[in-house]
Order: sequence, then C-alpha cells, then structure tokens
Amino acid sequence: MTTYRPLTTDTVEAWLDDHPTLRAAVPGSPLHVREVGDGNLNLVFIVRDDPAHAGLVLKQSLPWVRVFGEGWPLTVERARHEADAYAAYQAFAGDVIPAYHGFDPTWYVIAMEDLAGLRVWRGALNDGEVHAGAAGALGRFVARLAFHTSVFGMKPEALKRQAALATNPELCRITEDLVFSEPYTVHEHNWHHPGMDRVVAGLRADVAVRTEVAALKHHFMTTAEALIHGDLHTGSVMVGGGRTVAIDPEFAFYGPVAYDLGALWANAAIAAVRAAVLDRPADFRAHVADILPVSWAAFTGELWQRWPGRVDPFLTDAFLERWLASVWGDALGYAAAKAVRRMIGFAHVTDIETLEESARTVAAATVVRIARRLLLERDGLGDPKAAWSVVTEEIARS
Ligand code: SR1
Ligand code: MG
Repeated sequence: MTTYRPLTTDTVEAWLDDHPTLRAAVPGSPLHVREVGDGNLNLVFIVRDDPAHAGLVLKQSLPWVRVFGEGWPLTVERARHEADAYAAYQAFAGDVIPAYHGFDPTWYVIAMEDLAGLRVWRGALNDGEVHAGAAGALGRFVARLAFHTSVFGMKPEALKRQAALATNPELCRITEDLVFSEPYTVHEHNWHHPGMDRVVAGLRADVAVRTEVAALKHHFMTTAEALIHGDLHTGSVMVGGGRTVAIDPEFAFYGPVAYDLGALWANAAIAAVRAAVLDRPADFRAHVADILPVSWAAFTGELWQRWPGRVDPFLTDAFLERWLASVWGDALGYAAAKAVRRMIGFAHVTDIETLEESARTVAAATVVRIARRLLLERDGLGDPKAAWSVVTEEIARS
C-alpha cells in the first residue's frame, strides 16, 4: 500500500499490517475500527482490540475540507504540520497532548494515543459538566509552547530552522479568510440566523470594528513568536478523569501566542452565553467564568516560573512585563474575532446551534455584542475581572 488514499474502517487493519510497530499495540483481528471525526477537516479512526479498552487513534488528512467536500480542496500537508507540532510539544507538554506514536508521510496518517474515557470539552461544557483543571492546564500549555518554541527557550539559529519547517501557508490562509476577512464581507461561506440580519449588517458597516479586525489580521500574518497551536478552541481539547489534552494542532505555525489564548477565551464567552440561556446552576456558570482568569493566571505564572531559564538574559524582567501586557490586549482582540466568526462566518458551534430555535438569535446577538465591546474597549480592560465583566454585562442585557 504505497499511494495515498483515504482510509476506511475496512482498510485500516491492512494499513496497520504494513506498520508493525503500531500493529503491536493492537495485535488482534478482526480489529474494532470506528470513524469518529467530528471536526471540519479530517478522518479520525479509533482502533481497538477490545471495544472496551483503549487502543490507538489514527488521524488522516483528506485532500479537501471534510464538511464542504471535494469542491474545497485543501492540502493533506496539514497532517505533517500536526505531527511536527506534537513532536515539538512532546519535549515540554507532558500529558497535555496525546502520546504521539508517529507519522506516515505517504498516507498522511498520524498515530497517537486513544484518549478513552475523555471527551471533547465543548460537548462537556454544552452538557454542563465541570472539569476544574482544564483552564489552568491550557494556560500552562500555552505558556510552555510560548517559552520552549520561541527565542525565550531556544537558540536563535535552531528556532529559525524550526520556524522555516513550520510554515503552514494553506492553513494560515483559512484562518486569515474565515476568522478575519470573510465574516465582515458578503461571502458565500458565511451564514447566520435570519433574526441576525440587522446585527450582521451593523457589524459589517462599522468602520471601527473593521479597522480593529484588520489590525488583528495584520498582527496574525506578521508575528512569528512561537509554534502556536493555531486552533485552540474548546473542540480542540479533551477532558476527563482529571486530565486535559490539547488535540488537533494542524493549524500550528510560528504565530502570535495571543491567538491561542484568544481562541480559548472566545469559546469561554460563547459557553457562558449558552449557560445563561439554559439557566445552568451557579457553580457551573462560575466554572465557565473562571476559564479566562484561571488560564491567564496559569499562563503568566508558568512563564514567570520558566523565565530564569531563558536563553537570552538581555531580555529582562521588565521586557517580559511589557510583552505580557501586549499579549493580554491582543488576546482580547483575537477572542473577539474568534467569537464573531463562530456566529456569522462559515464554521458555527454547537454551543449555540443546539439551542432551541427561538434562543439562538438572542444568544448569537449577545456573543456579537460581547465581541464588539472586547474589540473596541480592550485598551481599557486591564485585567481579567474587567474583561469578563463585559461578558456578564451583555448577558444581563439580553
Ligand atoms: C474550513 S475549516 C473551518 C474551521 O475548522 C477548524 O477547526 C478551524 O477553526 C477552521 O477555521
Ligand atoms: Mg480542528
């Protein structure tokens, strides 16, 4: 089997027969193979000897966008970027990434840990589950990648070589278009609930909003700080049994660290709006409200902890203070852009789309109001309390 073809549940076992090291992890036959990919892009197979026990996960990129079909071609190279990101993150991320077992560059298949017993965080939040350690683990994860893949923790020559290999133009282009440009224009990819027509028209006509988003897009396209995850929303995180795992780093590239935090915070705000609509209990709403402050405290705390080990002592403590302040403001901006795209762009989220029809428009409009204020007021939002008060105020208004 030497040429690329999309795998199926029927061909996975034969593929594994050609990969003896991986086959040793699931030696039985016939294997139990389920395709469980629920993201926008790829095939994901859970392969087990015994359906009740963890086996192996195989993830394969398709030469198109899965949820759109062959009419939207997309390079299969994204699987290599994901594999390379896992390989780089292994050195410092501990069990906050899945155990990585290797990459087949012909079939564009990544082999990794079967996270049996864990579930996607978005679904857990949708169901009102509390996973107390998740926000802290993710804040520390972003800090670690911000340190260990950047000039903070790498020699400049090695960093530049790694950054060159991590150039990920096709996936960056998706973000540049789907997150930053398209939601603010009339584009065939976009859709929204009919009750949102006025909100959407107002946002698109708002020159101040467009200028802020243009500045964020420019920042995203020109800032090469660290090997960021690139798509760290709650659908790219698995939780359970006290463990938090960041998955799906196929959008990884040398980009702005603030983008990963912004992705997380956008989805925290969206989860908060859902929780309010569903009148979830106070402890769950407090848990969602903690995601931003807890992840930010974990992020800054972890960076300060690693800071004495930085490669270049010319970068002073005062510099780190200044850099963190810029990350804070940029992350709020990215959170706003990421929230808007999930309400009026191509890829929406189940947090909102599984609400009752009548609640969806109100919820989506609330998210857009939150995002607009974060975008335009972020210079005056100096700390997590101030930032989250925008979320609670707009929820109270809806
Ligand atoms: C065409 S891909 C749409 C979205 O799915 C991924 O999860 C990324 O967020 C991307 O923007
Ligand atoms: Mg993904």
